[in-house]
Amino acid sequence: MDKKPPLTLYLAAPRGFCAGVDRAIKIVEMALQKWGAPVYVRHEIVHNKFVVDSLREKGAVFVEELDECPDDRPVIFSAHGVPKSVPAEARQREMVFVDATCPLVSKVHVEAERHHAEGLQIIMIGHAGHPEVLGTMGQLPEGEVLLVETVDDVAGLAPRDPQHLAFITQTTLSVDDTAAIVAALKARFPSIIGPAKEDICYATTNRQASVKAIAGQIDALLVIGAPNSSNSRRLVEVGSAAGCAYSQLVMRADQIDWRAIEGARAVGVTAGASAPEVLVDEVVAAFRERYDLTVEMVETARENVEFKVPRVLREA
Ligand code: 10D
Ligand code: SF4
Repeated sequence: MDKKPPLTLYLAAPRGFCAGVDRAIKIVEMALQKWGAPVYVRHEIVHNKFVVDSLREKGAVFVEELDECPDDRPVIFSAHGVPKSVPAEARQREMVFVDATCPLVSKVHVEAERHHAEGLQIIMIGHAGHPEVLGTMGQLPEGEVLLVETVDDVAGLAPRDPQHLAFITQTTLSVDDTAAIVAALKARFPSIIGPAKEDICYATTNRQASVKAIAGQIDALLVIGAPNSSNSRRLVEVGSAAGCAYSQLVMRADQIDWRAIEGARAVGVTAGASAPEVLVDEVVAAFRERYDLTVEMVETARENVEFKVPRVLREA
């Protein structure tokens, strides 16, 4: 048998599940225990097919809109948050619902409402069409939140009153790209108010920092995550921006393009906030099959954030 080639795998830490994802998945599991199947979930609870499929096997039914749910079964709103109209409709239909919106997304909702109450129009930095952006913009009446996705978008903004503006952001953006957009907003609207930096959460920030820490040592980066996962896709971009010639998103081991990393001596692996650790284990095992593997963990932060599930489930 041929000798396996040597390869060092740099495992970034922190990686994988954040506190908001952990809580959202627990909410679905506990709801299934409390109420039995089926429990409806509006939108993928988190953006990961493996997670969604395992919950579906336990009796969760995933839908995109509330009108696909019957009145008499519980429904859970995904971790990304929902526009105000969604709980309003659930209440009107007298449905049992549990909101699994991450508390760090809800914090941005509250911020938006506070600015609005103070008479400010809001500029949101985020990705058009993403459920978190729809949910956050949907906290306020139409026209009260203007969206910008890029530095170039800032020049095209036409706010009601340039003197009375605030900004908020999606929680899963690129830290560096967002800093540039915030700088452009402040340059054009000097009196704009906002958070100290942005609203990007600790998990997004830490995962991007750990990719930057390994980028100089690796020939290729694999990010375990789904194509619709904003925070995972940002990790791929951070890898490329930090100089990784090959930076690729993979849902799981069977998507690795082995030919693309042929000849690599060092590969980095990380996982988005919605990707379970079993998929990281699977990727490491796939490398071990093909290479004489050395695994090095590079930890740039420790996380100890935990969010409680809603009371209705704690009492279960
Ligand atoms: O697309 P995304 O990064 O916002 O969501 P994903 O479900 O991949 O990760 C968890 C992040 C949430 C719920 C938004 F903060
Ligand atoms: Fe919450 Fe951040 Fe996780 Fe999103 S990525 S669920 S904001 S902790």
